[in-house]
Amino acid sequence: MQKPILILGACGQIGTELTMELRDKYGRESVIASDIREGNDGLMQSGPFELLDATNYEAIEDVVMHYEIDEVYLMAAMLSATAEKFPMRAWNLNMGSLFNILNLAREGKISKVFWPSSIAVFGPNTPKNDTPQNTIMEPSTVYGISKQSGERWCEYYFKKFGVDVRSVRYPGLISWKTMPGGGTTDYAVEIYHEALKKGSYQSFLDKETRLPMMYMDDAIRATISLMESPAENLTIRSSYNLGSMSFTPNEVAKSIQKHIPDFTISYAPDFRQQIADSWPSSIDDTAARKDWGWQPGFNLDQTTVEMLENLKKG
Ligand code: AKB
Repeated sequence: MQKPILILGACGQIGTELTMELRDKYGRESVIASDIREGNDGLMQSGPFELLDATNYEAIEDVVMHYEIDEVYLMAAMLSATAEKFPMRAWNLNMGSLFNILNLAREGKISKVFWPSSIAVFGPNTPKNDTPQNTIMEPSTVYGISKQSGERWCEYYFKKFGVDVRSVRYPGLISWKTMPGGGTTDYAVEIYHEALKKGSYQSFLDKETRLPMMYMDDAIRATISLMESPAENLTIRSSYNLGSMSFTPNEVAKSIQKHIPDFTISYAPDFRQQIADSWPSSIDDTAARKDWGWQPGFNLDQTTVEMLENLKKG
């Protein structure tokens, strides 16, 4: 039987879908959702929920002890665009929550940790195409600096204290169930909503800005598959590169036009353009494929079909 799992940040874009998938897989009572605020009805009604601040060590420890939690997925974070506006809050949340969980694991109170990193760990001096697992990083955003530091700490806790921590560098994630919040890749979700609502979209990134992206089903599958892999197969304890598709706003618009021929897109780049320009265009994920069998399932056109069909129903 699956030992209890705690998800911190369960009401966010990834947390919501991850919670539902883990509950389907392991049973609703085995997966404790938590967040600083309540989530959508589907999530709230699907199993146990605790209001929890990921920066409050004692509160998390209480919940861990109460439910006899074995694994923690730490999905609470401030994303790239918001973090530029609130640097210290972003640092305190992104790093404070990670230390809380790593320390719980170090003290033997939990046995396995998932922590998400991001393509934001890379910076303007990183090779842009097929960005390798190990390369120049030098992130230039608050969020990226916090993620790169987090990766170093994960590896340190693994090597020094034997903490079983696992991580992937998520690209931009696209889903129809939950909206993203405060990221630079959010345009790739908004565009589908606006295409159906208004038939047009004004992109805050320029026409030819190519970024790595992934459909949420793939991201959830990758996350669970990494967590289920035998520890001895894993050669990377900082964070795995994770690739799927890469596209520009212009290419998403063309993909949408195959279904909504009148759809139009215009461009008004804002401060997020500079963040996007510092990130890779595509990712080399050979290590993830080799170590735990990663294979993406959705390309851009398949994502467009899923997004438009499901948003239309909603
Ligand atoms: C963001 O845009 O900040 C996130 C990310 C790529 O980590 N979606």
